[in-house]
Amino acid sequence: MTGVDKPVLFTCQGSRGLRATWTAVEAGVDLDLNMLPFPPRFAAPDYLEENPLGTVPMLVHGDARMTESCAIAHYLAVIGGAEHLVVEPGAPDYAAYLDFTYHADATITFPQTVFLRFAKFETDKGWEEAGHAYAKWFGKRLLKAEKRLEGREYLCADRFTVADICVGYALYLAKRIGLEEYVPQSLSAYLDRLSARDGFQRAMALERSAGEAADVKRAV
Ligand SMILES: N[C@@H](CCC(=O)N[C@@H](CS)C(=O)NCC(=O)O)C(=O)O
Repeated sequence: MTGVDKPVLFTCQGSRGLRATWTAVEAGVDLDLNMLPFPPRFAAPDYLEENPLGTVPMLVHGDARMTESCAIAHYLAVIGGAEHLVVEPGAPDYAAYLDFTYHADATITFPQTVFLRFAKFETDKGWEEAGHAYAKWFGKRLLKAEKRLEGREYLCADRFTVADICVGYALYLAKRIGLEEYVPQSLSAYLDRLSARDGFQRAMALERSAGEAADVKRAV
């Protein structure tokens, strides 16, 4: 790890910050978890001074301030020297690694959050139908990962990488928020493999105990 201070992750239990917590555990990076109530925009307004978007996760490490979960996951793996968790430029599957790492949030999690917002959280707005349309859209957006995993155990480089953490979190979220019916059997089995990892279990436990210590509820 670099010589600067210990990285601090501002997050909410079960949020996209789990991508970062999970990566830190897998990479052996010692991370301070600063657990916030959800949604911090309303429940922890002081946080807006740190991150004007009010979103979680946010990583602070020396001069670095990052607010994209998949970028944070890649960053933590690199500063932790966990070469096995990333795919280097020039290596086979480098392009696929980048592509799936970005795809996870921009393309897969995005429709999940629209579903969550309109069909689960803000049902008084009258946009439930739109939320359910986004649920179907989410299902269609799993096709790329589904095809990629035909005959493969992991997305890239024949090993577990940050790309699996980023896509795996989206599948985990689907299960948590009632979108499992859209997850095909092969991706469900892939999620089972990922979530059976010691690193995933330890990351969940870390967030749980930090959340309990801060007395804040999980995001989802
Ligand atoms: N693209 C960002 C999205 C961050 C984001 O929207 N996080 C959600 C929690 S999973 C959030 O903070 N929602 C509360 C809000 O928007 O006020 C990432 O991948 O980290």
